Amino acid sequence: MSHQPQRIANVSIATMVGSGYGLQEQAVVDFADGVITYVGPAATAPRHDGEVFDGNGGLVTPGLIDCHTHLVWAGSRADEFAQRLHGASYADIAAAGGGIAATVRATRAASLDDLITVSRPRLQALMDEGVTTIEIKSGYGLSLADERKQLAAARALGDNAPVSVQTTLLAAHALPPEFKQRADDYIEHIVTEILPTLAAEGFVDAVDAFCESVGFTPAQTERVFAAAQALGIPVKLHAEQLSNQHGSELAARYQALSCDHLEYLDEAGVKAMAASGTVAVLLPGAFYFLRETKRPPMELFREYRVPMALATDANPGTSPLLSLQLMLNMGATLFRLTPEECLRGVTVNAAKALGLSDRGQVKVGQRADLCCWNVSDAAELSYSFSNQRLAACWYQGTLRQKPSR
Ligand code: DI6
Ligand code: FE
Repeated sequence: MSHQPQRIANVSIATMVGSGYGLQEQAVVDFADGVITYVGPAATAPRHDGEVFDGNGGLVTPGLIDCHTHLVWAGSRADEFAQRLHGASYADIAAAGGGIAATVRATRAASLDDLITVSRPRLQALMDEGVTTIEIKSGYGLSLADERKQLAAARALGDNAPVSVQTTLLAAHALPPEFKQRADDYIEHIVTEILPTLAAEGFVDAVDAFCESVGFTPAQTERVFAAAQALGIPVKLHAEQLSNQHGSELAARYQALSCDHLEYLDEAGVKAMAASGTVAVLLPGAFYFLRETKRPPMELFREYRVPMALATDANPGTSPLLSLQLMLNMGATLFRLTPEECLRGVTVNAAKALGLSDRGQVKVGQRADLCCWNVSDAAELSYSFSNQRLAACWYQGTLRQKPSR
């Protein structure tokens, strides 16, 4: 963290405070000790003696937040991609022992160091596009030792790079082979062993589950949530991705931070999420890759004022991509989110989906996680989908990257 007072001048700022972009034009942002100290018109800015970064008429946004990833895994699923192009479905492949199970085998076989080594460039790719906070889930270990290894890899990645990593335990992602036909026993193992142990070791910022016909039932999900709640750990849920299991209503009863995917969510589920303040995390990469045609109920989210976030869902099975910037574009093209909604989805609403109130907006007192973009119109951030326009990025007040202009 840089202690020197710093200023970004000659910019517009999408503060994300209030509605829309919360745009401030001809503005400056000051920060010191990793925290924002002034945001507003250049004309009325306080006297400043430290460094000044000339934003060159560009746009400052909060550092981007990828609030749903499965970034740490080993192996590849390109073979399954080929099978799908020969007609097999995601469910067919899962039933034949492929899918998540294939990644579990590869991840179990990898060492902690292997996992860190293969995952680091993935994290770097996201950082290169302005990500300053990322959530990483387990769920490819499915045993105490292997879930720990995945979360330890995630923590190590965050400890050794200028990025903040939030870890989520997703032990209830799939049934490990040693518990075949014994899903309830595996849930028992999660709630009595895996969760309490890894929580005590400090590896669990949140708990997630895959509530789905090919995953776990609502009753099984609820047992995991009850155990998390008893430990004071917030929950989130992979819900209504492939069918409506009413997982979102269940999650809302546990004040879930977020429900994620949500293509098959109905109005009752939206109302329940609105009442509990649960964020809808939309994952257009998985929607695209699975060639899903049913869109999440964005109109209902708007009507009931459910905050919408956007994330990569980076994973080898259903969303093999590493670009939050592409998600901004797909949020608009595939889900018809407005550019303002897209940017809110990777800043203020993504922070909310992680239960973090110290970031996601450009305002006094927030962490100085900031991006400066070479764009004059904020809509360009979702309009273009393969064009790097990041001029500079600060993590907790320290200039982290300054790609060439
Ligand atoms: N939903 C998903 O899209 C990913 N997990 C989940 O619960 C898929 C994970 C994989 O196929 O490896
Ligand atoms: Fe996911």
